[in-house]
Amino acid sequence: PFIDPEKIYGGYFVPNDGIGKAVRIGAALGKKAQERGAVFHGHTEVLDIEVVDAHVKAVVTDKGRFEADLIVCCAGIWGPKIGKLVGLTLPLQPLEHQMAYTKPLGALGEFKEQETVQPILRHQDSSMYFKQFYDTYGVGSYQHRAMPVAAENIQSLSKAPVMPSMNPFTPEDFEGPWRDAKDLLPPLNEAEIDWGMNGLFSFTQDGMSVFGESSKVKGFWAAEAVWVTHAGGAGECVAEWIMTGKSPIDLREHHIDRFEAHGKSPTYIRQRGSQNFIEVYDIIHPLQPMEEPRPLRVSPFYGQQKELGAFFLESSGWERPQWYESNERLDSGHVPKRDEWASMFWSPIVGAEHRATRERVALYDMTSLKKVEVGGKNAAALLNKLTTGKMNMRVGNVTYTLMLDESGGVKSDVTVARLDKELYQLGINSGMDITYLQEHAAQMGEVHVEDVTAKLCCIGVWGPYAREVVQSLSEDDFSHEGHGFFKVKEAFIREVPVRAMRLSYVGELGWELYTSYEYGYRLWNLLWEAGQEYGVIAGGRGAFDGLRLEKGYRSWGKDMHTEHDPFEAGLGFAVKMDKEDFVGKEALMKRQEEGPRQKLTCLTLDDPSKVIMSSEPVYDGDEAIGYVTSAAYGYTLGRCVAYAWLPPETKEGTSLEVEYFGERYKATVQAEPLFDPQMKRMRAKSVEEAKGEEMVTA
Ligand code: THG
Repeated sequence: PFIDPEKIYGGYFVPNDGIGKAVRIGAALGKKAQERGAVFHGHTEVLDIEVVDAHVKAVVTDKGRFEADLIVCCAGIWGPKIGKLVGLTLPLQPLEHQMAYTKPLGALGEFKEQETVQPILRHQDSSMYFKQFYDTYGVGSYQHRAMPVAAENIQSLSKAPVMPSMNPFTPEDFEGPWRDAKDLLPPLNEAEIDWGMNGLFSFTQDGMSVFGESSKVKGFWAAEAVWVTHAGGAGECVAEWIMTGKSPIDLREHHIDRFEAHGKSPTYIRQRGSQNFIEVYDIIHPLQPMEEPRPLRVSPFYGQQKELGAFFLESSGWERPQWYESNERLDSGHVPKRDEWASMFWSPIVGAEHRATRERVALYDMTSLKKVEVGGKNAAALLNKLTTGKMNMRVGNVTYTLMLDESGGVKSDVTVARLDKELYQLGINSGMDITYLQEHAAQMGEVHVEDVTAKLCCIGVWGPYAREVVQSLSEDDFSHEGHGFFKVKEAFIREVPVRAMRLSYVGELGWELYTSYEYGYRLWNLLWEAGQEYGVIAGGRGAFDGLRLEKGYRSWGKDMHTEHDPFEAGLGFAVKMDKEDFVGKEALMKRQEEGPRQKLTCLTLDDPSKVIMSSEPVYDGDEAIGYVTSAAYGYTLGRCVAYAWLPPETKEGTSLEVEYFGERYKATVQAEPLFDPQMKRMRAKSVEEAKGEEMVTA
């Protein structure tokens, strides 16, 4: 009610908004827990955690020792300190955040007895929020500089003037926000600030929480970097995860095992945590990369990529070309104009790279793809247990398979190449995959799992002329007979030893060529020079995404995860139900009987000039029936392609709508894949076959 209407363009009112007081919620939940037997020890400091044989044993406090085989670390800003007691880095950063209260305001006289009547107000543009508290106003600000505090330097309970999580108010940081507050809410002009605090809370490098059991210290669980806004949900999810082995919603983005090696460094934790504080009220473009620290990880092709004018985005610390400015010379054909938002981190060159890949040949840097080697006597046994595929395949075979959780949810989709009787190479999706494989390997024995991501670089050589380029550099046989589809072999590209896998995420003839890091530079140069005759280009991630969507290839974590079973995700073909027991099989048999709850569905936008980004709602009339997981313009198709989770009964040909920035775009449900459903291109024996027109006109 205090807003100066001249100052705003509009607002968004949430009638069921409410206020939750952390201490009261905690007390209420605590009371319920006590009624069911839980015991709380207030004012008790954790001094140590005993670990025996990599398993928690007891918590030592200033009031005594408590035996425990399971400990949940929900120590908030103290989390890093508790983690250290068991030798773990819990990568979160406490930061100060300012909150001040005014003295009583005449304009609020009527609310002297009513704690909070006015709606909570958030002002995204000035990174502030406001709440009426009796006849005063509480004003919170994220406008100020980042003020990180090391967990070690948090005041002790005995020395803290109010409480350890409250640092002294720094009024100089509140001057700008206070001006903005008075500007937006004129009655505050007669107000004085009574008191304020710099309150501490947790930020992480990616804005998500830290949940899960440590793979290094069994029985040590984290439920960290949780704010009161999502505390209830976090508690429920972690509790269910502990009790049943699975959270009711997928927690991949919050998983304790998701961090890269650099993500555990104090400087990275502080720098990224601070940046996330600064951006907390900002609207971040889905493709916006971190700015610092960069470049952090580079493939051996980085120099060549820079020379070609690569526009780099960043993923897991890796510099990844999104497109190459040097490809501006190429004909991009028809590329629809984009609005301001959709044209950020985008270039029409993406269309040219897409076409050149389909028509000629392109080099894609696949180095950032996570890879592990699984070796040892029990390698086949381990993979047979953990995947849906048959791992007793011949040496030299590659298979596309899934890892499921016990309830049949998709934990990952992986490629498995049998390099030798007791050696496999896997292309995987996440750090969680690595710890999962390693844990089961340790249990089984006689099998080891090694992360070889940074040992091997990889170039995807894809397109109708891929064979001409590769064969021209090798005396090994890259003909269809010599190297069939989904086969792996060791070969030489001139003098460079490569592991060649004939598969392609972009749906074209070609190979993933792996070599050790130091040969990468040479490998790129050889392919680049030999490719000139065939019009080779370097392709970026922008084109990559559109190509894979035309071909219908899912991206784990975006399109599907543990909330979906393989049949729902359209990946039933990768599940060999006739094979011996594997994790998730039993649950899957039941799931098969019960039928799909939802279906990952291919849509195209009817208007060829429209583009969406992903995450948009999908409507059938007035009803929102699902949402888009991935979307990209299909430059071969000449339309935007989207995948969406929709009700299982949704039929091909159905006309739906996708909402984008308040507008409704007409979309049609399509049979998939849209591109080359017969797999003629990838299985091609010749250039002619590889160039076959295989577009299904949608
Ligand atoms: N390359 C490698 N490993 C990977 C990926 C990759 N692992 C993770 C992720 N990407 C896995 N995703 C896919 C998706 C589809 C295919 C390969 C990896 C694919 N599918 C064929 C198909 O469905 O048409 C499978 C054909 C078959 O099973 O014979 O090629 O990019 N190394």
